[in-house]
Amino acid sequence: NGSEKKRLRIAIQKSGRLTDETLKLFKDSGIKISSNRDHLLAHAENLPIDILRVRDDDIPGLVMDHVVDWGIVGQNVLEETTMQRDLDGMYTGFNEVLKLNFGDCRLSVAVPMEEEWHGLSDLEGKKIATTYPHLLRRVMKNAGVNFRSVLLTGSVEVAPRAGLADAICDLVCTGATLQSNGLKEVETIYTSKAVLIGRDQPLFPEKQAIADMIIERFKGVMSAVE
Ligand code: PRT
Ligand code: ZN
Repeated sequence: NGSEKKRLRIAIQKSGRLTDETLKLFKDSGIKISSNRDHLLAHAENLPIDILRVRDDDIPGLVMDHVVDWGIVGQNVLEETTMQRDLDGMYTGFNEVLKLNFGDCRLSVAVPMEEEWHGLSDLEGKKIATTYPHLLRRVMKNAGVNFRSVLLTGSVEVAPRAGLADAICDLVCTGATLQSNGLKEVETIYTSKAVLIGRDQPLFPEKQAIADMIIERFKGVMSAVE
């Protein structure tokens, strides 16, 4: 239909660690979004832009399935989803449009504080709790270490204390969460930030013109805070 040719559709995290800074970037770039947070779909008041509010985990797939034009997501989720979709035989094409200046974190291995640490080979045959099994497996494979992953989508940091795993592989920002759970960060396996990604198909010319304008605005906003 006509609106698909003209309105740029962007998927963003509905509610979470990327939401406030994403909305601030839009606001600072002059994109005014109607404020009802409960609606899945929101429209910019002053530009031909539609905003889809979803779980961050769904954003790479929405772009790769060509359901939205753009998405804003952490590289950690993007990379993990890409590996999962590859295994599932699903399409994984996308373009990285712009690296953003928020969402910085790292995916690290952590073990109980009191444990000695010599390297990843200490984890041979051990159980590691994580939300990112593919990123972890890639690193462990390169290191030649066999392990068992315990998939948890939340509360990963309590797994060792609960006796569910020997170690964890989880996102870290300040390290306070690890510390308060008696864990120490021993190995960073991936560093991440938020990125703007786009579908790997040419946009209709009218949409491309909007997209180009927004990219310039985003760049301007980010360089102003540097
Ligand atoms: O509901 P939805 O699925 O959309 O959200 P979510 O719960 O899966 O994700 P969310 O909102 O927690 O994080 C979204 C994205 O923010 C992540 O995928 C990362 O790209 C990025 N990010 C940046 C972080 C952090 N910093 C971070 N600190 N994601 C998670 N954390 C966690 C960390 O694992 C720890 O448990 O925050 C906790 C506090 O961290 P410390 O080290 O500062 O104590
Ligand atoms: Zn999520």
